[in-house]
Parts: sequence; C-alpha cells; structure tokens
Amino acid sequence: MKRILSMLLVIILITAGAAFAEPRNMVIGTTVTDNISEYGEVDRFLLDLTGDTALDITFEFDVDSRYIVTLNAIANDGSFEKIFTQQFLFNGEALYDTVVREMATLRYRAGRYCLEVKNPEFHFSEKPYYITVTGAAVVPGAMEIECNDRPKDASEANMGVQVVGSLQAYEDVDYYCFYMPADGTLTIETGAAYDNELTYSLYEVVNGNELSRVDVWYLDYKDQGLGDMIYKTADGIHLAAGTYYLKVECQDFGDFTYDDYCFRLICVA
Ligand SMILES: [Ca+2]
Ligand SMILES: [Ca+2]
Repeated sequence: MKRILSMLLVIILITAGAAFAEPRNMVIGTTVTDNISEYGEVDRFLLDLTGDTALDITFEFDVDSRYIVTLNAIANDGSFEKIFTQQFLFNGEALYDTVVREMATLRYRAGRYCLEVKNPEFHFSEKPYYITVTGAAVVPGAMEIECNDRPKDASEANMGVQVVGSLQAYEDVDYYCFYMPADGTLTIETGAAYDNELTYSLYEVVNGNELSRVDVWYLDYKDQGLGDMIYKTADGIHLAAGTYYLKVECQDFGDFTYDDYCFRLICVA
C-alpha cells in the first residue's frame, strides 16, 4: 500500500511538473520539441532578440491535435503583453501523420519574448510538436517593425524603397511614417498575395501632434496574378512637403492572409 501511495505521489509530481514547467530557452536557427500531454498544460519558450529581427516560425504538429500558439513581449517588470496568436488545426486528408504550417513573418524590435503553446480544448495528444525559428536582421525603412499598431510606434518608410510587412492577425494594424521631400503627387504602388482585401489610409499631421485623414484606398487583390504577388496602384494624390503617416490594415469583414504585403511610395514633384 505504501509503495502504491508513493508511486501515486511520484505520478502527481510528474504531471504537476509538466503543467507548470519552467520556460525553456529557444535559440534562433534551432528546433524545439515538446508535447501537451494533459489538459491545461502550457509550454513556454523564451526568445531573446538582440536586434530588430524578422522571425520565421514553422510549427509542425500531429494531424489529430490542435494548438494555440501565442507570442508575448516581456516587459521590464516581467509582465507579458500578448502580441500575436495563431490557432493550428488540420481538417483535411493527410499524407503524413504530421503537418507543417508557417506563421506570418514577424518583424519585431529587439527584446525578450515568450512563445506559449497550449491546447484549445481536449484535442491534445501526447505526440510531439516541433517549432523551428529562423531570423534575419530587419532592414530599417524597408520593413515594418512591430509593434507598430499606434502612430507613435510607426515603422519608418523611405520614399522610393519597397517596404514589406505582414498582417499577423485580422486585427493587426501597421502604421508607417514617411517624409514627402517636396510638394508633388504621391503614388503608392502596393502588392499583396491573392485574396487579400487591404485598406490604406493616409494621414497628415495637424496642430502639431494630431493626425487627420487625407485619403483612403480600399484595395482588393482578388485578380489572378502571374507571380506570388498581385499589384495595385493607389490613385495619386497631391501633397505638400512634410511628414505623413500611412496605415495598412485588413478591410472591415475583408479577407487577409498571413503572407507579406508590400508598398512603394513614389513622389513626383
Ligand atoms: Ca504587421
Ligand atoms: Ca502592427
């Protein structure tokens, strides 16, 4: 009896340890593997970005399992700020036992992050999942840097340079700040993957620090294109020299994909 009790205690300690496991470190360029073996279990992986980084994350999981993957920024006081969540499930006919999904490319500021993996319901299996993270330096002025959801955190866009970003969630909003070097006509060449419906809003700065919307373009990318990107050009608009903000987001009730979008600002004096 004593032996059974002590075995029971060991089992309880092991399962409790699994549910509240210490976060593990995740290194760019490597793969981590773990599993969700019980209801309520959350796996945490810490990621240190020493510079602004474009992260590509692939998630390989068992076709019968479901997962919710969340990326949190860790503040100086240790608190978590959720910046991204994606659900992974597979509903099709599978050739293999596992399926590989790529998340949106996440371009983030240097800092500490925590990737959390959990199960949304009772669809867990003890089979392993694999997360692979690769990273490259963000090119300022040519890529978005999250979190750019507010004008004060806007990413920089340079005239004539193609800027690449992505909507990592339906609610994602990306602000860019740019400078119009002279009075002239601004044209915005845009590109996105098939099926996206994006809104581009242009703001000028008034009264020193308020934004006032100057124009808005509703662009859909439902035409079949030749390559991966479908290109649309927003109608030109005459602007005075100065600082402007551009907001990119999904249209209300519109479609979006996790693929990159891009745009290029062209000023003709
Ligand atoms: Ca974004
Ligand atoms: Ca954003």
